[in-house]
Amino acid sequence: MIVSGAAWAQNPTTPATIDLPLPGGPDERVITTAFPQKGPMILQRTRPPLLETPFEVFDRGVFTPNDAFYVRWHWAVIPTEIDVDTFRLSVRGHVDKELSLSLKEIVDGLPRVELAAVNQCSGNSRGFTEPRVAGAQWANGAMGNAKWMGVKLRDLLDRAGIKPGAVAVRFAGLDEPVMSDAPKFMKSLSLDHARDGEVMIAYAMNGEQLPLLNGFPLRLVVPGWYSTYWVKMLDRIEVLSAPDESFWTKNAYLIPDTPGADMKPGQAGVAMVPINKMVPRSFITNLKAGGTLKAGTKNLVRGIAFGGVTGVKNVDLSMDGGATWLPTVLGRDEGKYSFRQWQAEVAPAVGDLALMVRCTNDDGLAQPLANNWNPSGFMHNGIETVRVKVA
Ligand SMILES: Nc1nc2c(c(=O)[nH]1)N[C@H]1C(S)=C(S)[C@@H](COP(=O)(O)O)O[C@H]1N2
Ligand SMILES: [Mo]
Repeated sequence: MIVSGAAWAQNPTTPATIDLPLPGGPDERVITTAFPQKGPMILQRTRPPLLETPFEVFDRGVFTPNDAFYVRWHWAVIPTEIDVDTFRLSVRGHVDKELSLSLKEIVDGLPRVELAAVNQCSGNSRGFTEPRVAGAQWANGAMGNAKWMGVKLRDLLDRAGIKPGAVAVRFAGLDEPVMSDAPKFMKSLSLDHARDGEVMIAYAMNGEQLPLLNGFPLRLVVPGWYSTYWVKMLDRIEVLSAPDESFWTKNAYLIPDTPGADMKPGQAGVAMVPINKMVPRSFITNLKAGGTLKAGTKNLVRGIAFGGVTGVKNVDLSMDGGATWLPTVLGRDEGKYSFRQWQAEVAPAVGDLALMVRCTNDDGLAQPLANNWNPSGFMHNGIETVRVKVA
């Protein structure tokens, strides 16, 4: 079996556009259907591919279909063809026995696990950051939820045998920088995190093989952590006996070491740490800004929420600017790392209405009223407001 198809669009000039108003613009984006295994996606960049999920997809269910799942790569040299018969995943470094495993050995040789988890880019919603920051101007669609199937990273590491003195595990995939002196994309986790029994090497997503652009044939899944750690097209695992000093772990993806990763623009002397656990978020999915509700009757409002590194405890709705909050009814629990649907019935009076939605997670952490600011636009999770008319 060979999966092939250009990793970037052959014909990126599609006429369709979508409204995506962001504080600093643009207000319109191209919708592309030119990428392999993908339906209509919001085009952020062609090469490397950055594709955003159109937001209405999130109203259809808690699992994001593979053909609508967002895509983000750092470097443009991405294989367009992978021969699953010759593909090998290597485990090397500070181990007793180096491994080089075929896909068959991984799929048939290790216990299978399945887990629902949200994959969210650190910079999801960056486009709403004010003042504006550099980077892909994502709206809210650089996230998705899937049922991942694969093997535990711990089982694989145990098979190789970790030598005493190991401290971290580094991951890299088949993609390469365009310029050979640029740093290859690699990320690491502490040894304890890598061995927690939840981090997994996934070979399937929502019951199908991974789409090429989402990391076929193998990707790391790091439940509850931002997706920068979820290395795609994973083909090498290296156990390290010293902390990882390489660029993508040490110098990139850093956040202020402050509550909510918040700081002031231009503030000096802020200690920075690698981004890590996700924080709670919630969205209204069945109403758009400028939409209408009916007066004198009950209206259904629904959406999705996730707790970040733990489950959703509750989702509340406010119709008075956050002065009072009404509980909503949560949908089926697909596991603590998954999206959770919520819904409520509201009967507001005629006029302008601002609906606010707030998720509190099982650790008691609630979304803040104000959005954070940091130079990379990471960890955006302020309470969302949707303004509608009641008539
Ligand atoms: N090999 C590889 N894995 C990678 C990346 C990359 O550039 N190369 N980008 C990471 C980042 S920053 C994100 S947000 C996610 C995106 O996952 P997706 O494209 O499946 O949605 O992949 C992660 N894994
Ligand atoms: Mo990302």
